[in-house]
Formats: sequence, structure tokens, C-alpha cells
Amino acid sequence: MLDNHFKKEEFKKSVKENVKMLYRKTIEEASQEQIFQAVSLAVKDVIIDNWLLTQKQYEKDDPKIVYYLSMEFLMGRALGNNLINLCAYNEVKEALEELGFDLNVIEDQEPDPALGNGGLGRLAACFLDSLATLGYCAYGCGIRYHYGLFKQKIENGFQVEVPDNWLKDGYPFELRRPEYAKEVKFGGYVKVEYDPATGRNNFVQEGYQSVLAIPYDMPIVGYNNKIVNTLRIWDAQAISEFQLDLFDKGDYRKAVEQENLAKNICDVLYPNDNHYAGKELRLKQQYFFISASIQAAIEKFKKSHSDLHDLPKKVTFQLNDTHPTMTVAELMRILLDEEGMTWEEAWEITTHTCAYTNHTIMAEALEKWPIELFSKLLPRIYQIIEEINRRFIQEINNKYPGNQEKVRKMAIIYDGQVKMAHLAIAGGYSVNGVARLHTEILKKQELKDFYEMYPDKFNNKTNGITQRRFLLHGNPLLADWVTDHIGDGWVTDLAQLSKLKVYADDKKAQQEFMNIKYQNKVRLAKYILEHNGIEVDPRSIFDVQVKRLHEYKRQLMNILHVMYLYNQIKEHPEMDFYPRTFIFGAKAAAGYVRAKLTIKLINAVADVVNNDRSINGKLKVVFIENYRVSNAEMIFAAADVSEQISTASKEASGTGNMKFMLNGAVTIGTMDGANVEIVEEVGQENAFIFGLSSDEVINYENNGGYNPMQYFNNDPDIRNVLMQLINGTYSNGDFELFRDIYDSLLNTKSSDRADTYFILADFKAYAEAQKRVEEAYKDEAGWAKKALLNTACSGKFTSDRTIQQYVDEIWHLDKVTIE
Ligand code: 475
Repeated sequence: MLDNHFKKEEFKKSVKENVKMLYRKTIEEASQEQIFQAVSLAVKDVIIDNWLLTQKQYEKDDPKIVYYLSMEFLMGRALGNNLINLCAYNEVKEALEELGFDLNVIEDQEPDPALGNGGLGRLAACFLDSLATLGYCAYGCGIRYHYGLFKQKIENGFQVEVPDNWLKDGYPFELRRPEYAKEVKFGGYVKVEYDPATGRNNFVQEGYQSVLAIPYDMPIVGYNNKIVNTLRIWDAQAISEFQLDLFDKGDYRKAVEQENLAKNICDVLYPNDNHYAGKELRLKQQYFFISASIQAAIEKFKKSHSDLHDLPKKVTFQLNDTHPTMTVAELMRILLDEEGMTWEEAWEITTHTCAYTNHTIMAEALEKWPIELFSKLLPRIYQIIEEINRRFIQEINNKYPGNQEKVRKMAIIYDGQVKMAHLAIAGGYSVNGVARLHTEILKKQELKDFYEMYPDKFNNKTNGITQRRFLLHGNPLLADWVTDHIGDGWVTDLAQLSKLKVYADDKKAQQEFMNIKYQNKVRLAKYILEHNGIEVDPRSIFDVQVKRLHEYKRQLMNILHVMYLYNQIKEHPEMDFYPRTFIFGAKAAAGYVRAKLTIKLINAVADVVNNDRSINGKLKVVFIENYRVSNAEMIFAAADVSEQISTASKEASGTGNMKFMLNGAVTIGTMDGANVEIVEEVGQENAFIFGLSSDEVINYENNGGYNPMQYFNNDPDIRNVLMQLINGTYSNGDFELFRDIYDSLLNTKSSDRADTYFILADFKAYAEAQKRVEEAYKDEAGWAKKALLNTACSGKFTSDRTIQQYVDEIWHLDKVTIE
């Protein structure tokens, strides 16, 4: 697929030119980082041509646009991915070799743009890849955080957060577009002026402070189709000069205030996953990027359309969770105050343009803003939400006359709080969950009243992942093997992987498949030795849990089980035990004390187990520092066992589960999130399922919880392990270090319910499932078949399928091809 632009010689020349222009150096003198910059610019040059072509085509075809509004885009490195999607990876690799460089090393120079926390942000990135690849006109809209998610260092077993200054050396793939800047207004008050000409009141915000939003565009390269979409992230800049003559001349204090307001808005990504912190700065971030994005979208629409009533035919604003829900009110503001529409007209347009995706049912993640904070920062927006709320309550009263309970549960403003989920549901035409089970729980539990009122708004879109990054780029050995067997159609049509099923019992195919797994394990073992100083045996079972650290994901259950296994091996040294390497990777939110303590526990257990000569290396525990997109690709490729062990009902979907499956790892997991659909695709016999069902968990929860003490009292294995948390076994004799974890399971002190995440209830079932894993792994051919079938049955979980469903059922976009 060698594009004209990628003639090798020309490319080499361009890299040399760039090194000269940027650094006044020859390539022999340049550092690897400088080569990365030069190579990236050469690649960007090619991309820009396609970017222009795409824009031309969009202007010509005038397709419907989806704006994917998200506080997070966890993009990961761009260079390798862009080369993959340009179908120029191998050519550039060769060109660089001829210049004396290794593309892998050059790729490693790129900072890993971490403008997201975990699942929600990475999903946004996969969606952009699929949208461009399928030929749909889409813009990602977000924030250009100067510091992405912190880098994690492990010191003495504890997590230490280090700032991620990803823009330090300049980021070659972004394009600053000051000509498209937008003004965003905060604070002040709303003046109502009667306009005799129209007979209406005009609402004017006065005494406000404003910030200039400057867009930076990043290219989103479609696979082999010349389409390049745009991720537009906004940065904040002060408008001091402008403000100095707008207000009393020389009002220096005001100018400085505006400067300060602008300074910190885009400083840093809030490091909470599945958690709401209620900070004023976060609210500022939300309005900042939404106001800029919606203003830009409306301006763009008006350039080529005369009637804003047609907006829903040409635009959808997809809200990635409730964080961008301000969209509903901001769009109303523009239509009412700037376009002079009536409330009814504006509402009709808004409610047919906005759509909302729910990503979590965790109560602590629900956004509820205090009205004092909200109304002070955004007086006009608040006023509009009050009116939306007033009319919405009227609608509830009409539907359920006299039912105050309904109003209490569903109102948008209640108890002094603005409930963003309620606004998103009332203000949009679609509400979707991210896996079948999750959507059912939304309808039956969390959003039951809304589902009753608007059944037609609710729909499911099971998540997916992009195979271009997580197989083609991340696992080149397996990607080549798959292509050798079924051709390369899977790259854009993952369902074709099912053609691999005929090889499930083929001895040669099984051996090749497991040999590739082995080589990927060697690659990871080398990384672990370099980064952790721990030697692991690539012939042992690689059992992996990588994801954000959260109690509901139950990394704690995993490490307690490791402690249990260690006890078993120590008590019965003669016992048959297949060597196992337990690999963890997880960042904990900086303020999440118990999650950070769990990281310490994992590292403490690792210390003891890895240094115990008496167990002959049967058991190893590795905590991989700074888990992120770039090392994730390598980790998925090397996994035998995929740990997906959340408390049933808590994990909305999971997407790591899909990345493991695609790479031929076998799932041990609960019937939660998308695990349910994974098992449906691959078959019960090719996964290890255990534990309480979501119905059972929800039942306990609705009836006051359960009693973990019974397990402590009746099960000596569990009791032993728990006692080791408070008898110094893993803390050099310190009885207190892990006491909080012990207490969280047994509730000896706090008034919270004990073991909220049912770890003790599921522990024995988990241990038993792990036993089944071990037995299955000993059967080499049996395991190879399972692993191969996991890859072969993973076709459903491509984000291409997910996006096509969004297009067919929510967005109704037009497909574009570049002529
Ligand atoms: C779910 N993040 C996964 C994934 O749908 C699911 C970020 C900021 C503030 C509050 N919360 C967040 C999430 O809620 C989140 O990442 N949710 C995740 O979305 C994609 O696969 O199960 O936990």
C-alpha cells in the first residue's frame, strides 16, 4: 500500500531535512528524540495532504456530523498508530533501518498522551479510530490538559505520583489554530432587557470574566482510506488587552483575575476514575470546552446551512457520560439568546441533537453540583437549567398527577443540587448503556423511572476496541499469523476472525499460536526484568490484571488469593503446582487511600513471595509500574489468563477484557459487564466463570448487605489470609499497616457496611475457578484450543461494530469516501 508520498528515498530525505531545519544537525549528530520529532513531522506532512482532501470531500458531500464530546481522550502514542493506518509501517521501518535507526526505539521517544483516566477515555480514542476508518465525519472535542494522568513511580512499594509534562518537548502531531478561537464567559450576572421591537425579554450576561479558548487539532487517520478526521482539544488563554478597554480602562485587578482564571483551567486532568469530586475547577473545565465546542459547531453549521431548525438532521452531540452535559444548556442559550428562537423551538432542536452515554452505575460517580457553586459560576446557564427543570417537573406532574415521589426522584434540580444525569436524559433523544447487562440494570434499577417515562430513548451499545492498535500494532507476530491463515480482511472486518475456528483442533496451528504467545511472553519478561529487576519464567502461566485500581474491580481479591496459594505451597511443598506469574498494573487516584494501600499490599506480597527461595520460583508476583496505553499493548499480547473479576453489576462493560480476548488470553471472571457477551461468543468451556450473579448482588444490596463474618469464622483458609494482614507477615512485623484493608472486609471499626464488594462471598468460588485454570493449562492442546478460540471468537468486540450500531441507531451519519 505504498503511497506515493512514502517512496522510501523521498521519506529518508525528508527526515534528514527536518533534522537540519529543526536542530541544525545531521542525523548522525541527532538524538533519538530529535529523530522522533523529525520522523513525526515527515509523517505529519503526508497526513496533512489527506486531511485537506478529507475536508474538501466533507465540504462537497455535506454529511451529517457527530461531535463526540468528552473530558477524556486516552489516545496513546500516535506515531506507530498513524503509520499503521497509513499502511506505511513496514516501509518506514525499513527506511529508518537504512538510516541506522530502529523504529521501535524511535516510537519509544514519544510521550504517551494520557489525556484520560481509563476505560471511558480509551473508548473515546477507539471510537475516533473506527469513525475515521469507516468513513464518517466526526470531531472529537476535548481539553488540552497541560498535564495528563500522572506518571506512577513505585517507591518502597508505595505509589508516588509524578507530573506528566507531556508537552515539554513539543508534540509534533498537534496543530494550533488561533484563528478559530472562541470566547467563554464565567460569572457576573444576567440583565433582563425588554425588547419592544420583538416583545420579548433579552438576557444579557454582564460583569463576567472571560477566557479565550484556543483549539489545537490532532489528525485522526482512518485505516487505508485517506480519511483524516480531527480531534479538537481546547486550551485557555487570557483576553487581557481586550478586557482592559472593555471595562474601566486600566482596571488592572480585573485583568489579572482574567489572567488567573485562564491560567489554571487546562492545567491538569482530574485523576479520578468512576468518581465525582465536586471541584469548582472541574465545573469550569466542563463549561470551558463545551461552550467553545458548541459555539464552533454552530458557526460551522451556519456557514453552509441557512436554517438552524435543520440542525438535528446534520449534527449530533454525543455526550461521553454526564461530564459534557452542559451541552444541553449551552445549545439552548445560543438558540435563545443569540439566535432569538422561542423556548419551544430551541427545545425541539436541542432534544433532537443531544444524546447521552452512561458509563457507570457507581453511586459515587454521579455528578451533582451544588446550586450555589453552579449559579455563581454560570448564571445564565443555571437560569436555563431552572427553566428546563420547571417544565420537566410539569411533564412529570402531567404524567403522574400528585406523585411527589416521582418528582423527588427525577427532578433535575433537587435538594440544592443540579443532577447532571437527569439533565442529560431530559435534554437528549437517546440514552445508552455500554453492554447488554449494564443497559438492563439501567432500565431496571438505576434509571428505572426515566425508562418508564421515556422507554424509546433507551438503547444498548456494547463497547468495542480497535484491532488496529491492539492487534496489528501491539502484537505483530500474531497479526501476521492471522493474516497468513485468513488474509488481511480482519483489519477492517474483525468478524472474519471466525474463519480461524477451523484451526482450533489443528496441531500445527495450535503450536504456532502458542509459540507466538511464548515469544510475546519473552518480550514482556525482558521488559519486567529491565523495569522491575524481577526474573520471571515465560513458561509459567502469565495471569494478568491490568486496569485502574478500584475496590469494585477487586484487585484485593486477586492478591488475597495469591496469599492463599503461597500458604498452600508452604504448607504442602510436595503439592503439584503449575508455576504461575501474577502480573498487576494499576494506577490509583491520588486521593484514594485504600486503593493506594492495596498497591502497597501487592508489592509487599511480591517482596515476600519473590524472595522465598524455598518455593523454587513456583509463584511470582509482579507489579508493573506506570501502566499506560503503550505498555498495555505489550502486556495484552503476552497474557495467558485475563482477570475480569469485578463484583457482578459494577463493571459497566470493561474493554480490557476484549483486548485480552483478541490476543488469545482466556478469561477468568464474573458474569459482569461485557464478560457476559464474551462468554456468549466464545462458549462457557473456553472461559472460567465464577461467583455471585448481578441479580444476587443487587438482591443483597437491596436487603441490607450480607455478613462476611460467617466466612471468616467458618473458613480457616480465609481466616489465615485475613490474619496475615494484621500479624506483620507482609509488613515486617507492623500490625497496623494493612489494618484498614482488614477492617474494610470485616467491619470491626467503621460504621460502613463490611466487604461492600463481596470479596469474601466470592473468594472460594474464585479459588476453585483458579484451580480449574491450572488444570486446564496443564493440558497443552486443550489450552491452545481455548486460547485460539478466544481470538477466533472476538470479532464482535471491534469498535467498528460498535460505531456502526451508533450510526445505524443513534447518529444516522452518511458514509464518505475520498474520490
Ligand atoms: C467503566 N470514568 C467501564 C468504560 O464504557 C467501561 C472518569 C471521570 C470521572 C468519573 N468517571 C470516569 C468512568 O466512569 C469510566 O471510565 N467508566 C468505564 O467506562 C467504557 O468499559 O466498565 O467503568
